[in-house]
Amino acid sequence: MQQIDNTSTPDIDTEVSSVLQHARRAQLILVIGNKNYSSWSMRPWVAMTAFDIPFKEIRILLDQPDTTNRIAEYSLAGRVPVLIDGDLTVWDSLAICEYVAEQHPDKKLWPQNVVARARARSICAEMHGSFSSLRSSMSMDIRASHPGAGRTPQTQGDIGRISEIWEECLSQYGHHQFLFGEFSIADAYFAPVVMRFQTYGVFLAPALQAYMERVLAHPAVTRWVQEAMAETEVLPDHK
Ligand SMILES: N[C@@H](CCC(=O)N[C@@H](CS)C(=O)NCC(=O)O)C(=O)O
Repeated sequence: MQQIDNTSTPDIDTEVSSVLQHARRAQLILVIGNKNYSSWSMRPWVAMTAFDIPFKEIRILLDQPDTTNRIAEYSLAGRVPVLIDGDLTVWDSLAICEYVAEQHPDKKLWPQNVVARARARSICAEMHGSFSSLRSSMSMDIRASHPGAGRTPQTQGDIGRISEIWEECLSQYGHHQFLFGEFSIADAYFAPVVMRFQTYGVFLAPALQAYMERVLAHPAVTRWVQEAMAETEVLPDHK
């Protein structure tokens, strides 16, 4: 009697599913704006680059006659960044960071400790929803240098709150490295703030200044900055 070996099916399934998963992951596309100006694009780009998550980049120039239509090809929300993973579209910088962190739990994009992770998510949410004065008076413009500009009482308040967040995280969790020790989404989230502080000559306490230097020296941030420097478009302010 012929024996049917059905033990191989799960192996084939596993192999096929891992190949499919790989192929799917290889197709990640991140749609971003100009590197010099698009602070929201910088966050997931830096996080994905820092954690070696491969993606193809599509750059859409902001403030052009066709910008709205070009973004609409990827997302009806009308904003970059947008992540495309096969049939799935994820828009909004924080949702993208959460999605890639979930897809790559082994890479530890968030701090591993539950309390630190809750804290990291809180400060990212605060960055995402607040600091409107800083965003409008000190818009990201990596190539520019405007020391002393943009100092309104409201931006001073924002700078004070950001200093407080960094100080607390670095002393409680960071041990003089990144906000939660190892580089995490939280550092990627505040990287555009570091760029603004550099452009507008904001000087903080030595420990915070040293943190900014470490962020600026991180290979993912350095790469973004080099590519921003190589861009030639000049745009009005962006938030
Ligand atoms: N909350 C959104 C904000 C995204 C956003 O405002 N992006 C700007 C560029 S930095 C944009 O797409 N603007 C559209 C335009 O200028 O036409 C996020 O976190 O992704």
